Amino acid sequence: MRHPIINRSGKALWLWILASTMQIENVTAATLEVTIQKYQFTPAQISVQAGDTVRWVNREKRQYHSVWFEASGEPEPPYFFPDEWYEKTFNDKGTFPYRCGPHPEMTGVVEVK
Ligand SMILES: [Cu+2]
Repeated sequence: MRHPIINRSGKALWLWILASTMQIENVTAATLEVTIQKYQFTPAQISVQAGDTVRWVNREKRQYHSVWFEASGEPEPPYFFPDEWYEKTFNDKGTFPYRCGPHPEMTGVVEVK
């Protein structure tokens, strides 16, 4: 990102680059974690900002799961196994319910503000 630029206004340019970089970091999207354990999503409801990513981490001993936004018309993603995770980035605002494919009683909601 940072290139050494040598000219008469070199110092001002450096400061400008630094300020720009800091501004970008301020709006950097976050990754939030949802744990899957004992056939439950925790937290079951999560609020994120548009652009954020949610990572579902499987903390079971041996059970696989999936995170399926069935109501959005998406195909079911592959199952993932203990110590694996599934990630999804949310760019659109709204309320997005999901479920586990093999276990319909496992449900959760992502609220994007
Ligand atoms: Cu499941």
